[in-house]
Amino acid sequence: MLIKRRAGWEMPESQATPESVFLNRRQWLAGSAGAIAGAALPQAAGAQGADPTLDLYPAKRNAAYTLDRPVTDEELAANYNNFYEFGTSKEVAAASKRLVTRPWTITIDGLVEKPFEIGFDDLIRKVTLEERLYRFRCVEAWSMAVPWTGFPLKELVALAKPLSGAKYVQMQTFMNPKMAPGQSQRWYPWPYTEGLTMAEATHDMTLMVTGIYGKPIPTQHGAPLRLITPWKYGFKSVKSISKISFVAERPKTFWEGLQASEYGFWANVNPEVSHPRWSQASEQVLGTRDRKPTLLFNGYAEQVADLYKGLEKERLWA
Ligand SMILES: Nc1nc2c(c(=O)[nH]1)N[C@H]1C(S)=C(S)[C@@H](COP(=O)(O)O)O[C@H]1N2
Ligand SMILES: [Mo]
Repeated sequence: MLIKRRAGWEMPESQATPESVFLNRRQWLAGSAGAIAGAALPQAAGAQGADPTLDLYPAKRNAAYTLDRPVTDEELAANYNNFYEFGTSKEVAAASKRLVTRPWTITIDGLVEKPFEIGFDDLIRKVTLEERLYRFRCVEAWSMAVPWTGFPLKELVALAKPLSGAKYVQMQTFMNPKMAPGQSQRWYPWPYTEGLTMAEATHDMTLMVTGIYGKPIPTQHGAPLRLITPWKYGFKSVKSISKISFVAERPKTFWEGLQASEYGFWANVNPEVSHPRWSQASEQVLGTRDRKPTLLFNGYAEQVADLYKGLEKERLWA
């Protein structure tokens, strides 16, 4: 059991930037200005037209999830990304705009009662969106704190009706080298693939994310649908999901395919287990000069440690 201790650098939740409050006000202002001028509302989706899910944002914040640090600046988070389909630098936001996110179909297959396809805009109306403030820790030892909007993956698992033989959920990104130039680089094991055990997939904290900062998620963050498991290193959180398969065997992930000795299946955050090439003891908090000590399970041990009881022989830590 982890005892919650408030260190000197921690901030009470009330000091975290209340992004959706700010956003509500901005939307209200934009809305009334539009009404006065008789003009259309500004659209979030830019060149691709109006986002058909705009009415769902901002979603109600789930007060159960609080932070120990301020929310990362939205612009900063939106311009420091990992999305290898669009390049290996952090400056992929502009290139990612090539990703066409409508129409977007998600295939549900494998060990389920009946495989099916569902349009993203249908799926999002079958679930209840909420906002959660989560810490987010990349294996590269930088971190952010992000207001994600989404729904628990377990709601989608329920819709999928997996058979008892399903032991893992495999999630894959789209495959379209014309849209995503990185996918022409044949030495990568495309499409980007990730996976969770059924116990992990149905855990309360495992979020299917559709929005960020109180708005539909932009392409660079993995529109229209991505995974977030905040107690694991960021590479688990596969972006732009187009296929979810229920399988009996542990799926081989993108990063395992690239360098299994450095990036494993479990990838749980542990400050005491170094990456072969660098320490994981601390993290650079983006947008600050702070290096904070990294926490076991990224600070979520109380919620998730039980998932790993009896699995101590596994390589649980990246
Ligand atoms: N499809 C896909 N998903 C991906 C990646 C990627 O390159 N392609 N990078 C991962 C890594 S390493 C991280 S740290 C996070 C970054 O998410 P962000 O850019 O929204 O902060 O996305 C993860 N999901
Ligand atoms: Mo990452």
